[in-house]
Amino acid sequence: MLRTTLLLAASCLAAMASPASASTIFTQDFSAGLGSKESVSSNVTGSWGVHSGYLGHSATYSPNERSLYVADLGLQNYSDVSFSFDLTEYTERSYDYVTWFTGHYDAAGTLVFNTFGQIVQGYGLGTGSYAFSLAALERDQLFGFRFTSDHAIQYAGVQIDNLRINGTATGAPVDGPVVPAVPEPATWAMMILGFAMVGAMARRRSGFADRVTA
Ligand SMILES: [Ca+2]
Repeated sequence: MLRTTLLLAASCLAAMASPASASTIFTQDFSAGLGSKESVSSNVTGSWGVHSGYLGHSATYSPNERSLYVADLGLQNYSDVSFSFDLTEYTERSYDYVTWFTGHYDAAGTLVFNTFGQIVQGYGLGTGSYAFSLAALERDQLFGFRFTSDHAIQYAGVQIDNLRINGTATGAPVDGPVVPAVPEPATWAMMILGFAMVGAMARRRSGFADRVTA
């Protein structure tokens, strides 16, 4: 009995002491379209989008195309984040870019990119499986891909598939734009000015009251 109790206590302590292990945050094989936290956009009408089982182009891409895929997963509340995906690339041998990035929204709601990796002038040279640690950028909120073409159309673009993000949760996921909690210097100046005005008005009012009652 005592031995069982000691063993139980020891296993409880071991469970409490062992750090949380990395788990799957997100997977996407594009077989069932986009989830609620994902978005796809393009500055031109082209073939970029989610097709039968992949993200990217189904035909020739458009001139001066800037197409974007974003998954906002609240990654700033994870540690030890890692990231992998498969890329099939048919771009012309010219100034085409496949960029993958982490990012976040600034106080105005604008997406701020932190470029993490990029393939330039591909023509199939970038095709393969990629895996990275995002430890250096783990305070970022989201990740995504951007395809950028030049003015020529010669081939069929890119296909992206089998996204996987692993990490260890350190808090609840954060959705949407993150507004800074600390007031900016200009905000502090406004607040101090406001307090001074309220104080001056209070002093003036009490002086007026004194004169009326005197
Ligand atoms: Ca797929």
